[in-house]
Formats: sequence, structure tokens, C-alpha cells
Amino acid sequence: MQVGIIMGSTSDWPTMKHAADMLDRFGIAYETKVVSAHRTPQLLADYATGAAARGLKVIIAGAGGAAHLPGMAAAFTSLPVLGVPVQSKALKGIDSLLSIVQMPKGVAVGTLAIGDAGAANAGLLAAQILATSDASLLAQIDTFRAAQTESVLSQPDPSQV
Ligand code: RP5
Repeated sequence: MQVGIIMGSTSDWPTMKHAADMLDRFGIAYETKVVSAHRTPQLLADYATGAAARGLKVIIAGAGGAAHLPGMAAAFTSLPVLGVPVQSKALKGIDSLLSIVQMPKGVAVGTLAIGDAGAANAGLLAAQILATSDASLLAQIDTFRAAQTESVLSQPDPSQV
């Protein structure tokens, strides 16, 4: 496994599946696990502490509300941690975003957008990180981006639809 996708609850999976789908697109091996900063703190410590030794290269961590999972994972490992703010019911994910993005100096979390787009981009960014040492993967990402550009350029003018 190269990427670990962790989330605070099974209720986060519909969001975090977008990260998994992006990794699938590039053929990147990953694992998924529910790890809660608040409900299973020892599991979080064990998971993040052992992640590098198990061969993981990147951790994607999604959580909602008081979303301490990405920051605490980053506290236990020097692997890059990408944080996905899951959209919460009460505050629409603003709480998740602010909980994840405002890390104190010295412990980094790469924070993505709230919700599905952020999860997909976490998968994409994980792929880009892995591609710094994998020329074949970098070429795949270039191809993905070129196809995306072409699909936008080939769209008709909105007023003509
Ligand atoms: C967080 O609380 C989880 O990441 C989830 O986004 C949120 C709600 O969890 P559940 O009550 O649905 O399990 O820890």
C-alpha cells in the first residue's frame, strides 16, 4: 500500500470515496480505515506512528466537525498528511475546514477543499506526490490533465446549448 485513507467515521466514506476513486484511476494501491481522533485515539496513534514502517508514502485523512484527525495524524508521523474537511450538517463543513487548516507552525497538514472536490483532489495530490519519484505515474497524470483540458475546450458556448 502506498496511500492510507483514514476517516473519522463510516459516515465520511461517501466523501472519502472520491479520493479512493482518484487513486483507482491511476492504479495506486491504498487502504481505507475508520480511525477517529476522539473515539479511537490509541488506534490513531498506533496507525500514524507505524504508517511509514508499513510502507505508506502519503496519508489522506478526512473528518468533519471538530476535525482533529488530520492534525493529530500529522503529529504522529513525518509522512505527508492531506486533510479533507468533510461537510458537516450544522456548519456545512466550515467547522471542519477551520479545524484542519489552522495548524500551528511546525506540523504541516495539506488542507484540501470541503467535501467531494477536496477528497478527489486529495487523491490527485497524493498521486502527484508519488509521481515525483515515478515517471510513469507522472506521465499518467499529464495525460489525465490533457484530457480534462480537451474536454473543456471542446464544449460548446454556453449560450448555444
Ligand atoms: C467526525 O464526526 C467524523 O469525521 C464525522 O464527519 C463526524 C460525524 O460522525 P458520525 O456521528 O456520523 O459517526 O468524527
